[in-house]
Amino acid sequence: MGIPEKIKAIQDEIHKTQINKATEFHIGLLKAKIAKLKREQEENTHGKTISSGGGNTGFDVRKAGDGTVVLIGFPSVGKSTLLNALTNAKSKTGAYSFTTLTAVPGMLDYKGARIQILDLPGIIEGAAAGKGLGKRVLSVARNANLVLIVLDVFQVNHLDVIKKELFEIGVKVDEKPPDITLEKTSSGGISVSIQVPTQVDENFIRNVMRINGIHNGRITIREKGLTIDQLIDVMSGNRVYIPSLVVINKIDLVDPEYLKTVTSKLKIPYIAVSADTNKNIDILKEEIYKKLDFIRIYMKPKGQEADLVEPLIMPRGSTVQNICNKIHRNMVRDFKFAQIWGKSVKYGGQKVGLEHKINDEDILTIVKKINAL
Ligand SMILES: Nc1nc2c(ncn2[C@@H]2O[C@H](COP(=O)(O)OP(=O)(O)O)[C@@H](O)[C@H]2O)c(=O)[nH]1
Ligand SMILES: [Mg+2]
Repeated sequence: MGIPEKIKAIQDEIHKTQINKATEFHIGLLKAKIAKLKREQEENTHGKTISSGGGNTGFDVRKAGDGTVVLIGFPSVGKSTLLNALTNAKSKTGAYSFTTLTAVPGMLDYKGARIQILDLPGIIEGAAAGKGLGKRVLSVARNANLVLIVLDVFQVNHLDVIKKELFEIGVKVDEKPPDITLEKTSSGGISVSIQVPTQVDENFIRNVMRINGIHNGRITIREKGLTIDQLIDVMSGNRVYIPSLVVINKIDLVDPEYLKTVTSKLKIPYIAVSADTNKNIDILKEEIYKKLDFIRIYMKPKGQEADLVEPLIMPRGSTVQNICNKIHRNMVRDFKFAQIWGKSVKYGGQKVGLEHKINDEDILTIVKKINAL
């Protein structure tokens, strides 16, 4: 039996099984098996690279700047026009569908941050399953720091389709990853530590781990109320968690009354713009910047004053190692220790290592090994 037939057989079994308290773990394990098979299928057909242009996956775009934002939407909603309005780029626009056939990058310079924005071909329903260029588009989204969901003011119902397609490619929009840590070990079996009340039990966790081929390791659960589906998500390992902004374009074509109906239909916050007439583009820039949640790090060369004028822009949650990687590719190799003045340390000038998490407005000195150039 090939992978698609195996998946089909398990799906049939799920459909035949009544869902109740007695069967929920059984169904959970079946779902875990499907997740595993789907991942194998993905790896077989597309290789493991995501946006490196390997095989059929992604487009050959290099991440640049301090963060990457992708424009995801149906064809002709105005993604390319929006890219041109936000950045210096000149992406081809057109009144007919599928004008954009590849990823077109632009750079938005805003408040000292350099934000890469990628215009992508439009997607349609079925994209995640391979319709049009959908799979490649969505693969690029997996690598982004922020997804801009672009909707035409007359077709806001596309929001659900786009969210569903993103979900199917493994992008969890606006969700936090559940607090689970998994440390794989080479021997010693599986040890499970459940530290809060959850909907899963130890036996179930062991079984899900086994299905995913993990026979040794320590798993620690700190996510209150962790569900079966959340656990399977984490175990199948190919989920990414990315924030999003919903942008409604072409509002120059409607009156404020019409926008009110959009608001009541969507029931979620959105930014209304007109890419064509530049309306609210400045507001959108600010929202993008805020959503990327950058922190600013001031570098202080050893024995000199800190540079308080041009901070390094990093994503929140970055470590000293992330900063080293951004400064120079040999920096980690040459790293001896770092010193920090600011909110992430107890006292000014405290010595820290590569794993130390930095805070907004920390001042940082990196000290290199003596024999490093
Ligand atoms: N009225 C109006 N038309 C727009 C706006 N933005 C884009 N368009 C038009 O919509 C069509 C599709 O735009 P394009 O940027 O190519 O869409 P894409 O396929 O999503 O990249 C073009 O004819 C644009 O001129 C807007 O804000 N208002
Ligand atoms: Mg386009």
